[in-house]
Amino acid sequence: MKKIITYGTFDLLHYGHINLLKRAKGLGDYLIVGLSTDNFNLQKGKECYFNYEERKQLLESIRYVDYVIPEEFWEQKKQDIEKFKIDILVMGDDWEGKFDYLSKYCQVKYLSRTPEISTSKIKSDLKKFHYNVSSFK
Ligand code: C2G
Repeated sequence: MKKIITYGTFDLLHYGHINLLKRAKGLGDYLIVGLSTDNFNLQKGKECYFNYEERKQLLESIRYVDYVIPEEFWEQKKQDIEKFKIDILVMGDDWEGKFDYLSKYCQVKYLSRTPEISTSKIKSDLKKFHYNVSSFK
């Protein structure tokens, strides 16, 4: 059984996340997602719309995702790879090169991001929309 792991915040889940998870799963048989906890997101400087439990519930409903674990700190990847006997660590290519140090424990693959969508774009587009609507009142 080929085991894959990936990590992320996955806030305001969108099709860019799904594209990544689908391709990651396509590389093996079992996909684990290390989901950033609310605390870890603060360390990453990210303010989430959905909390950890809500983001976890969304991820667990995705057909490509087999198991969700909390991501609490940057350095846990090595122990996760050993604990779950991971074959491939997969990340979007905005992380290109950042996790190459883990290639002594498992294969590391960076997949292309879906360029036109992001959680921050959703937030800023909604802000603009709200502003335009409220300025018509
Ligand atoms: N992603 C993507 N296309 C997008 C947006 C995101 O392929 N349009 C990918 C990212 O490259 C990442 C995953 O989806 O691999 C999750 O993205 P984020 O939730 O933004 O995760 P991030 O903040 O990058 O956290 O330790 C690693 C970090 O936890 C990664």
